[in-house]
Amino acid sequence: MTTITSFPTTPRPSRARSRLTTLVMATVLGLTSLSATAATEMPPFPEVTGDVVEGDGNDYSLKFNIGLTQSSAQYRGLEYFKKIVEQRSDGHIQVQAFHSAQLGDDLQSVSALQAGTLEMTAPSTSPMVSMFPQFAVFDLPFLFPTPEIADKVLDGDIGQQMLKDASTKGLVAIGWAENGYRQLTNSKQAVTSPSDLDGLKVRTMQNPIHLDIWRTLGANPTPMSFAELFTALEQGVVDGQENPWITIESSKFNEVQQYATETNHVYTPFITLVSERFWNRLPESYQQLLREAAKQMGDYERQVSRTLNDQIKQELKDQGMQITELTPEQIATFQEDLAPVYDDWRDKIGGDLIDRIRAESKTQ
Ligand code: TK8
Repeated sequence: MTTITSFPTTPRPSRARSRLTTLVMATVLGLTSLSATAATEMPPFPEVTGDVVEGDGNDYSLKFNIGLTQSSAQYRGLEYFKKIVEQRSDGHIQVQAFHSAQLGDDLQSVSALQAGTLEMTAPSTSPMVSMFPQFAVFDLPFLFPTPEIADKVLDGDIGQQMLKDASTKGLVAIGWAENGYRQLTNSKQAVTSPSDLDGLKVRTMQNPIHLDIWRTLGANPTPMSFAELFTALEQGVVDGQENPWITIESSKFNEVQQYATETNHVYTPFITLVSERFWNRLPESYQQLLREAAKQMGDYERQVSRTLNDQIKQELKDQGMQITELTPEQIATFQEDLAPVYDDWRDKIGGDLIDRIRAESKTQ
């Protein structure tokens, strides 16, 4: 899949118009191969393996809605999921893929699953902590030092138990995928230490630990749905936000955010969810197929997100974003300032769970 990245032209009258202008210019000038407009090459889909799965003779159609755009690793993963499911059900399950919150943002999609009006979605775990408090562990700053440790936790006993525990309230949780390590962007100034954050209006996910993190660092955080974020940044309702590099680029936040800091402060998983109403209509063989496809989607999506991470950071720089890479000492300042967040949340989340995750990090 290819994307056309935009020219660093300013100011931008409106998002829709600037996209159109970019497209027209790129087409007219034939510039899609120049580095400033480099196409992001996605790693190829792995071959679909496994036999065709026998169902019950019925045909099924499932709508799968995600929050990120068509040029995200998340959508690329969803396309792979569709390929696996359609191929291995011999066309008896049709997957309709929706991106950019077309059928609702993370929380709206989860409600739609519960109501039975949407079949699948894959939100960040963070806005779901009001339903599943144990997910708050993923919001603790600097908990996962490497992506491999996140994999070990999510694919191991802890993550598998969490999927079981989240299979309630009208939902069936069938897999993990990756949103990734979050980076801070803003429109005001380069940020190298917490003191640069004084009063900065930062959008956070709808999650109390994230609010606490940015408040503790001295910023002025506002929780908001991801679907409203571009406009809020564009209109200056907020000055900054934080998301992985690939999300920053695929959502074109760099068009309205001049500065970024590589903070890697939180690793966010995506959780793959199915509507229980839909799930209960499926024969067991198809339920198993969805589980296998969700696992393969998650593995592939992690590969896409990790392969592209550094490349996309470079593309953002090439497009004029000023990116600050922190020294270990500068990172330590953020970590020290955030120690109280750990202390405040430890008991609420469960100290045992935190200790078990930390122990996984040590055995790596
Ligand atoms: C997309 C969201 C997004 C998340 C956020 O639906 O809200 O900032 O990082 O990726 O899940």
